[in-house]
Amino acid sequence: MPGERGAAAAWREAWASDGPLQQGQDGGLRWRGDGDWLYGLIELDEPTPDAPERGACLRERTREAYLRLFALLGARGTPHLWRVWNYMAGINSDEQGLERYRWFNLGRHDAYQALGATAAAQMPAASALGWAGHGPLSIAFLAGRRAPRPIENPRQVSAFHYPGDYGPRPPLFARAVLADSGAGEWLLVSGTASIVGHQTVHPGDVVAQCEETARNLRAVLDEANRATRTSGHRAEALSHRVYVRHAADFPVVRRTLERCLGGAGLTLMQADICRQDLLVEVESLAHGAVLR
Ligand code: 3EB
Repeated sequence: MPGERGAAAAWREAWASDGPLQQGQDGGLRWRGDGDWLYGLIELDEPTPDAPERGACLRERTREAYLRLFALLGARGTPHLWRVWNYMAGINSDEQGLERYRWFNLGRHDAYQALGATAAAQMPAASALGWAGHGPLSIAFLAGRRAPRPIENPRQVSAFHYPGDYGPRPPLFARAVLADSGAGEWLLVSGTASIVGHQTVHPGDVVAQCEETARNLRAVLDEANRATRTSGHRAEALSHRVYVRHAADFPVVRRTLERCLGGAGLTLMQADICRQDLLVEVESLAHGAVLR
């Protein structure tokens, strides 16, 4: 995804571990882990844009991806999904009368249904974004030996309880999770946007969407800090990845979020957001020492 310095400026994500690592790869799925936690990526090709039944196919690929990643996590002894990044082409495009994001939600729901009640009771933090042009369905994930503790946002209806207005099956994710890393505690906040209750607020107003998003982030942070085993995750210590629908909005989004979030680490990139009327989405994380 292109960032503020353009598509050519490479951008990387790295997760570090002290322990000896194991790794593997199998048909579009690659992973590394140290026994306490595991980071992986599954990429599945989609049919060409003119192929028929492309929506139904995205649903099936999504189901397959989630079932394969859960099978891997079970086999590796890190069965608990903490955080997922769902990326796909044309997330807002219509296929067979349904938006592709909604086909994706059907497939994710199918997988959870197949896995049964235990999986369904435990939502990971997540983001779901679209990239311009072609590209595979790409799902990155972080999982651990220990169950994460889910956090919801009192200002928002939980995504898994969204009404049918947003698709035939709801998105399955928690607003954030707290996860025990062994060396400390992660706060992993899901993609957070200008949604109050279940409705998008401030359509067309990117500044107001940034401000509302910051209020939601602080509300999630407050909830997380009631449950944390650290001395508290501080807003200023969070790192944020910011998805911006229109690259022309990079300067105004940076200015507004620096004002609202205290000039913390912001990485901006262009992406399509999973509701047509959302212009910006922010995901955040922090790590803290656990109190003894
Ligand atoms: C929202 O709050 C905005 O489908 O996994 C944010 C984070 C959003 C994750 C997902 C969707 C997802 O509903 C969209």
